[in-house]
Amino acid sequence: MTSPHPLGARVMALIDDLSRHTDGPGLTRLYLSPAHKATAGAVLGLMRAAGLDARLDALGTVVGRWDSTTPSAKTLFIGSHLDSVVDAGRYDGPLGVIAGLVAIETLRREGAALPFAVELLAFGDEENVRFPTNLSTSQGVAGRYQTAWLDGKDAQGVTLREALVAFGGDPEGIAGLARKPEDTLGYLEIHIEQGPLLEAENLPVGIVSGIAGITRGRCRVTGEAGHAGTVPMAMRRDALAAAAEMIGAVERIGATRTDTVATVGVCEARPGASNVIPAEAIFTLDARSPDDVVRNAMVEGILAECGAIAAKRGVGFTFEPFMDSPATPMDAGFQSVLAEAAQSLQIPPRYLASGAGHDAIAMSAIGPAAMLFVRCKDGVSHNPAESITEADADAAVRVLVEAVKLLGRRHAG
Ligand code: HGY
Ligand code: MN
Ligand code: MN
Repeated sequence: MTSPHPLGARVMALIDDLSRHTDGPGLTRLYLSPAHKATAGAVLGLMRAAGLDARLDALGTVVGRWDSTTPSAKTLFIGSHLDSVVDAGRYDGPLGVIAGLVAIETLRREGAALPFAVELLAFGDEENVRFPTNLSTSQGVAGRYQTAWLDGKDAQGVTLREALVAFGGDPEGIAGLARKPEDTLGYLEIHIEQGPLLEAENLPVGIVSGIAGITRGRCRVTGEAGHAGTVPMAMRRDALAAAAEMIGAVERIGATRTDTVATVGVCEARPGASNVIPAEAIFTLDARSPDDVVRNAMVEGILAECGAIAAKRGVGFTFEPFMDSPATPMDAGFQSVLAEAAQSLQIPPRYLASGAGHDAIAMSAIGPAAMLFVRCKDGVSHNPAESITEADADAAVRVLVEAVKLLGRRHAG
């Protein structure tokens, strides 16, 4: 029996198939991992089967190009990411890649002749979970790759450079990835909302007005190891107990405003034995706001509080930032294209902000960028329970198809 939502059905089936590729636990697909390699290979095959000129670029991004018959045509980029967080949901990232693929398949099947080329991009390092990076693969396309990222190490001490070469990438080829603004028409990305608003308003899709700014870094607390049984409490310099007080401060300060969030997602104690007072505690800080002044003030407040706690407890405290991603408005013109496309399908355009970071931040450096959010169940994401419906996937693909046709009409001749 054919689905009433054939495009959505294809999107869901292809995403289900991709979710076989994981390094565990659950669905875990970190940048340059074996699961990333397998997923990139599968997407490469899908792009080629769709008739795109497809390849893996020097940073592991899967690139599929549909050239235009118009000489010196600009390029419209469509994309999202294949990498995931740990024990992730299956739609965060792959939805944008596969919905983009199905939209391109549909346009080509309909014989669309566009006055611009289209490139489908499947990025590999949007989550920045394995290495201390910031959207490194899309920054490579935007010509803003930071070579220091190559020396960053993962939890096993493997550098990004080593992992990239083992993956089949090419550190020497990174500079050549940069696309020029003058050759770029813009960038469109479909992504799950990762929030509850579209579901609350019973809308299948929404248009992203802007993306929050993000500070991310590593906090290190240094105390003194000691015997858990013999050192009196008042004589300890317990790094983990100090970190616990600091983590409480992160939560308290992050909660003081409705336009800020602050999270500690990772915390480890060293040497990590039950009868040893921790000598060192390392935890991550992720602090966000749609307003960079507010975000920076919050980070300053958090670090000052951590410093005061460290002084009170006689422990050391350092903060090593590795991400300072500015709040990024989406392009008004491209937002209006998505809005007009949605309206042509009788979907009222709903604008909403993104608290999550996306590759669109990087791509906005070379041209107008806009995103279409898709309703997700209970707003849950970064969680295996992440889920969307076939009907909403279908609506998203159809909005994207209409948006590309609209851009085609606007840029014809
Ligand atoms: O963390 C984020 O905002 C995104 O999921 N990378
Ligand atoms: Mn994402
Ligand atoms: Mn994510």
